[in-house]
Amino acid sequence: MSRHTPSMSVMVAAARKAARGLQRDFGEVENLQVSLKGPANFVTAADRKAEKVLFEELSKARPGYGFLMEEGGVVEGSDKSHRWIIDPLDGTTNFLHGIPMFSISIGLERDGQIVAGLVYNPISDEMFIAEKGQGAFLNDRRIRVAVRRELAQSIVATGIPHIGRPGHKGFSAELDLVMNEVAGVRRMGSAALDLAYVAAGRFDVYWEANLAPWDVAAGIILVREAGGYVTDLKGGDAMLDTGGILAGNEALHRQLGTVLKKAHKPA
Ligand code: 2AM
Ligand code: CA
Repeated sequence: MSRHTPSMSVMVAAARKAARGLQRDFGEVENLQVSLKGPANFVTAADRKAEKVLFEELSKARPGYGFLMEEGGVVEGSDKSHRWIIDPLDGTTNFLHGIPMFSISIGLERDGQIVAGLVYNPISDEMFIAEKGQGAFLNDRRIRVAVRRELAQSIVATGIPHIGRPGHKGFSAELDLVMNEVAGVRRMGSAALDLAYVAAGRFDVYWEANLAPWDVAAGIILVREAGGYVTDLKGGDAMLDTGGILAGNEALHRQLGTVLKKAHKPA
């Protein structure tokens, strides 16, 4: 069993409340597929509603904490040392297409350090949580990163740069090398869940570029508390600033890092 702090209880309660709206709205998405424009607007509304619930619940429980949110941006708090980093709906494209692979992600930062993270998939009802020094949990059961040490036996998760965004060429070069070294590549479409799956040992290792802080803040502490390594794509600690992320156990983190580096060397 996990013993959480009161702050984690607040996060769990807020996520469950926001999830109820997302569950309802996800059920509606299929009815809206007939109109091409319909679902996109509907999903944006679902996303905003979920964020509003999270904002209200967390503000009520912890007045003064600041916020960094995907939709609402920065909200300065009177308490300068605490900040929530929130993605109310990570995996928007999946949600829009009726694919039940999306999540609510909440990170808590204290004095610039992430001290708690929650990633919740409202459809599978899987709640991933971690607090600094307390380990990582999935629905109250302790989770750990995978023990596999050979890339050739590993499932590697990634994300493909989005349409209209830079990095397609570099990503192709990376994938070209990676797919020759591993047992399989997965692209699920929710960075927060990808990291949660690494923490749970489902994915052995994961890399992606150009992510936003709210995509990864909670997932980073999940992986670390599950015994894994997380760095940016250069091996540094600037995940939130660069948007690049490489996560897995120590051996696979190192090995995948080496493969990725090769992809960017001139031939
Ligand atoms: P989203 O579903 O909240 O948009 C998929 O590879 C991941 O990339 C998802 O976590 C997705 O989050 C995120 N993503 C999509 N567009 C993005 C953008 N413009 N900037 C940063 N992350 C993005
Ligand atoms: Ca996101």
